[in-house]
Amino acid sequence: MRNRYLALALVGVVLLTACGGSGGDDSVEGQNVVVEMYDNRYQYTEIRIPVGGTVTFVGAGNNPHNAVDADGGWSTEDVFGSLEQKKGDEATLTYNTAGTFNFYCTFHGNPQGAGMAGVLIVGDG
Ligand SMILES: [Cu+2]
Repeated sequence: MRNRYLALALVGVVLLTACGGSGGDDSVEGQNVVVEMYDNRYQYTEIRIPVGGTVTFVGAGNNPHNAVDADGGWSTEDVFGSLEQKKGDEATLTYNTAGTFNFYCTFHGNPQGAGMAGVLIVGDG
């Protein structure tokens, strides 16, 4: 029985390693990306979009969440009108300038990247 559990654990490691080549489960790339905000983490912590692309942050937890640029350039509050997005609340932001933006949730993370935080890379970054 013990060996069987060990075998299952090894299969899990192999599957996780196989996913690593494409950047892992926590990264996403696209023109219009949807990111769910769970309790208390983002669905993706690395987001890549082209210049002119959009990111839709969606509340998907029991706690309220938001996404705020660590440098203060943008926030889900800009379009949603509140920092408290509850389950199902959506905020779509359009990014027309290339850049690399560290973002975080004001309730569960901080601008230094601890806790609920991620990075958005627009265009060449
Ligand atoms: Cu949060």
